[in-house]
Formats: sequence, structure tokens, C-alpha cells
Amino acid sequence: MHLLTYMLPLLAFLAGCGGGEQQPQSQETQAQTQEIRTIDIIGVDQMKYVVKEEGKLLGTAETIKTSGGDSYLLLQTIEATPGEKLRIRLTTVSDLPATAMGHNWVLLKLGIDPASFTKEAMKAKSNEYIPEGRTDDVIAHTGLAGGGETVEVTVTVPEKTGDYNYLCTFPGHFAAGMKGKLVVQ
Ligand SMILES: [Cu+2]
Repeated sequence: MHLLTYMLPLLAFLAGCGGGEQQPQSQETQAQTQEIRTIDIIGVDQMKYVVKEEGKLLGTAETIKTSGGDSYLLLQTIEATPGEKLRIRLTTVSDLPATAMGHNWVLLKLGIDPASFTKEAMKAKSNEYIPEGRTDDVIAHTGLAGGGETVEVTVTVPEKTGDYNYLCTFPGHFAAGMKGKLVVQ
């Protein structure tokens, strides 16, 4: 039964496939239509990841007020399902120059200590604070976003359930609380 359910669309696809040339085109369309969930995150001068009010469902609680008077919700966890595609879009809200205040979003593999990772990252200024010797410990990361800039990365959520650490590797930001957990369940 299970196998048949799986096979039927495939058979229908094969039947509808006249020539060999059509196949790559069809695969491309399939990839394009695969659903991606976008999560809009804002990095503020308080060195926190925050979301707007409508991002409430992300497991937020605390309110963060910027010096400009804007109010956001602190983002601490992102819940996701194994294999899901997430687009993390990070915007930095700041009037400071990018050299003084920039943010990124770095997702670490399970079991990688974010505190030790951030110590290495601090020395990697020339590589946007991504330590080149530790790329094996990273699942995905964005570039650095200075004030007014937006960076993004699309990540396939790991199949293994667990709490994956993410953090900003701009010096001092992890220690100030710019971190969270991607909860895969
Ligand atoms: Cu930061």
C-alpha cells in the first residue's frame, strides 16, 4: 500500500514524460516549488535577535526596546521539523557604522560549544567573523549585516532531532546574549 502510494505519482510522471529533454526541466520546476519558510529576524544594538510582534509564534516572551523607541520581541528559539527548508533573513537596525555594529546568524552542528566557537570567531575579522578552521562545525551562516542591511541564508533543517545553537559571532555579541536554539523536533 505504502509503496503503491509512492509509485503512483511517479508512474503518472513517467507516462506524461514524452521525450528525454523534458525531464531536467520538470525537476527544476519541482525544486523551485519546494516550500521554504522565511523567518525574519532583526539584530538590534542591544545585541539581541528580535522579531516583530507578528513573529510571536517563534516562542518569544521578553520585550526589547531600542534607543529609537521601537519595541520588539526577544527571539530565543526557532522551532523546526527535520528536513524542513528555512530561509533566515536577518536585518540589522542600527545607526552605528558596520565596523562598530554588525550581526550575522551562524548555526552550529550538534555538540559544538558556542562559547569556544565564538573565541575563534573573534580572530576572524577578515572573514566576517567566520573562523575558517571551524567550517566543519557550521551547518549554515549568513554574511555580516551592518545597519540597514539584510543578509539571508537558506538552510535544510537537519534530520537529527535536538537543540542546535545559533549565534552572532561579531565580537562580544554572544556574551551579550545574541544567541538562541533551533529546536528540531
Ligand atoms: Cu551581533
